[in-house]
Parts: sequence; structure tokens; C-alpha cells
Amino acid sequence: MSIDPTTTSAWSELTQLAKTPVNLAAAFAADENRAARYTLRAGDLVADLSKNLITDEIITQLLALADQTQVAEYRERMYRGERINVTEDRSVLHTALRRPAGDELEVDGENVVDAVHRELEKVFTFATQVRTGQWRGVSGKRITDVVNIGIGGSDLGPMMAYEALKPYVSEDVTCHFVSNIDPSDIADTTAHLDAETTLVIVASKTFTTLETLTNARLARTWLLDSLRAAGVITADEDNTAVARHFVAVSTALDKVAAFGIDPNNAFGFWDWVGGRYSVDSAIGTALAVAIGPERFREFLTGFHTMDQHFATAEPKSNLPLLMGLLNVWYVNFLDAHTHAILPYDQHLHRFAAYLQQLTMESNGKRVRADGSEVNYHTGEVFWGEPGTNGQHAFYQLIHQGSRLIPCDFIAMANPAHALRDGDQDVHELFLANFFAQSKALAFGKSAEQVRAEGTAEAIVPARVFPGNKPSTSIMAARLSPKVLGELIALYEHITFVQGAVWGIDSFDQWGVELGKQLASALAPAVAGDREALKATDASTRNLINTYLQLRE
Ligand code: G6Q
Repeated sequence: MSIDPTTTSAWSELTQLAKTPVNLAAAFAADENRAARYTLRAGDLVADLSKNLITDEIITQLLALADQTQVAEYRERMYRGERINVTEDRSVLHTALRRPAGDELEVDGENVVDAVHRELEKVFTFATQVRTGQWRGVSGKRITDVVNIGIGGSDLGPMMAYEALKPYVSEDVTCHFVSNIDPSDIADTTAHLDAETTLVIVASKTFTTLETLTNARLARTWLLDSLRAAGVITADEDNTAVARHFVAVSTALDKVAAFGIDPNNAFGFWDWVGGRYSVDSAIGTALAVAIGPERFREFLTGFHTMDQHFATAEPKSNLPLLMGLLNVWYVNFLDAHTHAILPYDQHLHRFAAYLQQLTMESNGKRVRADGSEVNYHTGEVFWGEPGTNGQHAFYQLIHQGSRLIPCDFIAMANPAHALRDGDQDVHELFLANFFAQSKALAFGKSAEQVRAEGTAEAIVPARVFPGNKPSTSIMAARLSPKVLGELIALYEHITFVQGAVWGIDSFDQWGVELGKQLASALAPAVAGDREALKATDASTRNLINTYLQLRE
């Protein structure tokens, strides 16, 4: 039986506490140690939680809520490999992907840590071969471009991490990421590539995903057509060419073989790795090629550092636990609907997109793990853009709109590119914005301050910033592979904590199934089959008819 969190005493206490709003300006005035007291360290990350709408009493009750909903026990069960993904009857072991070699964790009679390291070594050998030019295309040229074809969890992680770790990426190999079944995606990508020097990684856990298999077939056709046109291969050399230019990452090696990829050129992982939790498995092969085995190991160390922190840090100083509980506080007691992710680091420009999947596919559930319906809100909408772009776009609503939007600001002390504009260090200017935004959100600008600037009375209200808007600021020295691993694992565990309190299964994703089924069922109608069109509902029929009229 799942625990209904609303039946706990902590939930009642928090409901009461929410009736007395926290005033940030007053809280800081009353306690000069507030910033220090609420600043935590986890691995290389420093997180300042002091600008959240919290008091010690609220934190005490949030931790009581975690106790009463058995978050720690659930965490232990996950780490041990119990089948906590109940609707798919699977273990949830992304934490095993980053355990050091030599550790032991037995699942179904196998030491999964050994299995993980065996597979990692295969990935690393391959990555080194590509990076050193030992792996050659069918015409003997070295690989200059890698195209990762995958979608969802088989795309967003490696793509986000590739962008984030740009300063560590090899100059000899460029990675590209194709995910959308919109033919523009593969066409635009291959348009600039030379088939003789391109290697395709087909990344699909199930190897059944329509988008990925369609794009993989399109890529194969492009590759073989190009090689033939260049006179590099003859008609009977297709298999040789595919073997030199295609590798796969999957849990379904039989399907890889059926597609025509040599299973020797395939890297495996396991059903206990969820797609959105898989960037640190063989799904990260493109990233391993790009940054190399050493850096990839550092990336894994970062994840493991955060896993250890989550497993062992005292509740009061446990960063993922507290950040997860804060999100519950905002969603369930202060009526927040969304949460903004605002990285002040251009290289994290896909981080919010990545977190959208991690958080919303995980916690967008309305029944608990035992099937009972929730009577409280679950997953909030995560969204964001890198600063300062967001400032010139949507921050208006966060500062002066009517909704409460908790924000996570993320910044690195050291820039990837130390540029100066005359006497000005540009990174300092950039970070001044990072500091200014959380300050403006927390402390606002009063009517008196606006008037003091000589503002006409009629427009004073429009220029007031009410303040008291919550935010967390996370900093690290630089965006190294290790720090990126820590950041990702931090959000994995924040997501876990929220799901645990809510009693939902954060590891299934049944909500994506219906659309997939309907798309396949509607394909004949879209192709103009009158009977299929007649069989569908009136609204969809109307839309498809409009399309058929517009299609040239
Ligand atoms: C992630 C989801 C989903 C999945 C994609 C791709 O947790 O399960 O985003 O990653 O649907 O699936 P395949 O890797 O099986 O192609």
C-alpha cells in the first residue's frame, strides 16, 4: 500500500505553517546567519537555499514529512536494486552505473557493477579507436563526424552533456544528434556530412522506437547512396560499409542484428536503467567519443559523489533531500505550478530541456504506485533558458506576474572562455546578472524606492517589484565533467524525493504510449485511406481532411 502523504501529521503541520507567509526581507533582518545556515555543500556544489520561503520549523516539518512517507527506506530499496518500478516490475539502478569497479551489488544472481564496468570498457575501447583514428571508414578515412540517432532518454542526455562539456570535446570529431522523425532533422544533419568520414550510433534501449528506426534507415540509405555515388563501394559491399559506419547501443542485441548492425559493434545496458536515467550508461557513447574515457570517468565520479552524499548526508544537510522537499513545499502548500531552471552558463543551454524529461516524465503521474488516485498535486512543470537570455524574455512574469515560480539559478565561478571587453571581465559582468536576479526576486523594489527615482505617481504600481520570490542558487568552480555529473545526479535525486513523498512510480512512463499507438493507427488515414478516415473521430477527421487539402 502506498502512503497517502496527506494523512501524515507533518502534512497537517505544514498546512498550518503555510498560513503564515514567510517574509524574506524580515527573515534576513532577523537572522544575520541565515545565508550561512542555509548554504549547503554536496561534492563540488555549493547551494544557497536561504532565499527560499522557509523557516527552521518548516524545514523540520518537511523532514518529518520525508520520515513519515519513508523516503529514506525507499532510497535504500532503490540503491539495493529492489523492484521499486512496480508497474514495469523493474529495479531502478542508475546509481549502479557509476559505482567504482570492485564494488558488489548482486541483482538476479549477477554482480551488476562488474557487468557495468565490462560494458564501459567496451565503450571506452571503441571511443579510443575513433578518437585515435584507428577506427576507419570503409574507404580507409578516419572518422570526423559522429551522428547519434536516438530520442527521449536516448538523445537528451548525451546531447545536453555534449553541449555542456564543449571545452573538453575533441577537435577531431564533431557529434551531431538526430532525434525528431520530422525528415528535416536527418536531412539537415546529413546535408553537411561526408559519408566516408561519418559514423552513426543508433541509440535505442528497446530498438523498436519508430522515430529512431526510421531515422536509422534513412541514415543507412544516405550512407550507402553516398558511398556508391562516390564510387567507394560496389552493390555487394553494403554490409561491409554498414559494419564500418554503424554501431548500436541497446538492451535488445537480437534486434540490433536484425537491423543489420554487427552485434560485435553494439554496446549493451540493462532494463534496470530507465531511458531518462541512462546518459551515464552506454547511451553516452557519443559523449565518450567526444570527451574521451578519462573525462567520462570523471563524469561518472561526479554522479557517484552525489549518490554517496544523498545516501549518507544527514537529512538537515542533504541537498537532494532538501531541494526535493522544497519543491513539495511549493507545489503542495504554496500552490506553485511551475519551476524555472536558470543556468548562468551558456554551455548548459540544453539543461532545462534535459530536466523537462527527467522531472516531468518521472513525476507527471496521478495515481500512486498501488494504483490509488492522488488527491494532491504531483509533478510541476519544469522549464527555463540560460541567463541572460531569459532575463530579456520571460523574467518579467517571474518578477511581477501573479504566480509563484520557484527558481534554481546555476552558475560557475570560472568561465570556459575568459574574455575581456576593454577593462571589463565579461564573466564578471555575466555573474553580476546572476547575483542581481535572485536579489531582485527576493527583495524587490518598494513604492518608496520607485518614487525616490522621480517616477510619476500613476505608474508607480507598475514599477514596483513585490519581492519575496523564492530561489535557490547553485555554484561550482567550473563546469567540469565531474561537476556536470554531480548536477545531473542532484536533479535525479530531487526528482526521486518528490516522487517518494507523493507515493508515485517515478520510473514508468505510460503516458507516452497512447500517442504512439494512435500515430501508428492514424498513419493510413493520413496517407488518404478513406475507410480509415471514416473510422476516426469527427475532430481528428476534420484535421486530417484539412491537411489533405493543403498537401501539394
Ligand atoms: C525515458 C523514456 C523515453 C525513451 C525513448 C526512447 O525514460 O523511456 O524517453 O528513452 O522513448 O526509447 P528507446 O531508447 O527504447 O528508443
